[in-house]
Amino acid sequence: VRTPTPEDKFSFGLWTVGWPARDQFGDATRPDLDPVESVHKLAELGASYVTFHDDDVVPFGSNDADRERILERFQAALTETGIEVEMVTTNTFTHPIFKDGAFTSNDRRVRRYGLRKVLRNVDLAGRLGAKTFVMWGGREGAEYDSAKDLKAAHDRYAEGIDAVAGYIKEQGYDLKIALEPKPNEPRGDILLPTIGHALALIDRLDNADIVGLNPEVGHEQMAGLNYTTGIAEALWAEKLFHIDLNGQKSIKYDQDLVFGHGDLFSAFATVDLLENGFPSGGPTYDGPRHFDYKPSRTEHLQGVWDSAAANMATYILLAERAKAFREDPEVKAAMEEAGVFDLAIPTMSEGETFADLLADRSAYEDLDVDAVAERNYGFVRLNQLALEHALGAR
Ligand code: 3MF
Ligand code: MG
Ligand code: MG
Ligand code: MG
Repeated sequence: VRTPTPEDKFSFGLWTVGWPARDQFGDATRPDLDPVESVHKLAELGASYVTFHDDDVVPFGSNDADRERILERFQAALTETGIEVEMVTTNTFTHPIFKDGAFTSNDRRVRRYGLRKVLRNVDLAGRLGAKTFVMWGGREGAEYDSAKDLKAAHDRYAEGIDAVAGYIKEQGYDLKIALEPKPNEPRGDILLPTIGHALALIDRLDNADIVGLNPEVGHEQMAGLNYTTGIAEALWAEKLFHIDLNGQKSIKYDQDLVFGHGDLFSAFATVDLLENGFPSGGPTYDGPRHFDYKPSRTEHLQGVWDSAAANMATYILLAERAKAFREDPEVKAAMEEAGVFDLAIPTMSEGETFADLLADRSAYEDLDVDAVAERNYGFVRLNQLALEHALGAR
């Protein structure tokens, strides 16, 4: 596999490689990593960007002087390596104060504290030149349906997001918000569980223009959904602001495996869409290829860096295979036969009135429905071509 270059735009959350592998049932299996060391290591491996939660770099509760000292040391590592911060996010889930959420906690003191913590970090994002501010509301939800006034919860969630967006505009930061949906874990049910739910809420915001999505592969798959279809809708709505790539094997706990180590064929489709766009054109994604995975608990430090490199290698391989797939004349012919390009033709012609449509006997009265029903779309053959390309057999 070739080595990554800046054109690949690979990005890693510092909490990914920095996860010491403490889980529900067991203690940490690795030492804590110094974020400065992670920046150097990721740069050596060929990444271009890092992202982080406030608490990944500056310990929760640090005073202003300590925070400043830590940030200066961190910024020196960025300058030394050429690594940039493309996205910043806020941890509103670890400290017990957030056990009932931040923006949707039933306790107004928690909501105001959460908002202040987020705004403090929006300022940091502005200072570091990040372009995206991700908001994953992992504790915004409940275990019991009686715990929340769910109407008020949506009001407060929208209020909180609009407040952050309003602050970004007031300060003049070149920053967009990307909401990260997740169906459950750590809460029994999380608000904005899927891409579709989040898009519907964004539509009702006052500041919807700067609010979009950061969908994660595993989160959609935890809900049994197709990630590629999900990000396609976000792209179509021009709301795909950022992505979290990783691997998940079906509907179970959030596995955060290396990208491609879950549903590999689905990962191929995702990379095909990200790299090659829709078959008939339309909005494309040109943001960072950001990995949000966890080096498995069985791995020690060597495994941390091996797994970081594996994310990028897998992406590169899939991008090469997806390019070959799209360029293959046999694939193009199969796509044509399948009608893939025809779907871009509007169903009603330009200027056609309902009277015209109703008068078109060929569309209804004279249509031989049984003959049309006999069409062989050839989707299976097309899919086999995709599979053979994905496996490098063509
Ligand atoms: C949890 C996540 C989060 C978010 C992060 C913001 C800890 O399942 O995916 O990672 O990605 O908080 O980007
Ligand atoms: Mg995950
Ligand atoms: Mg996750
Ligand atoms: Mg994530």
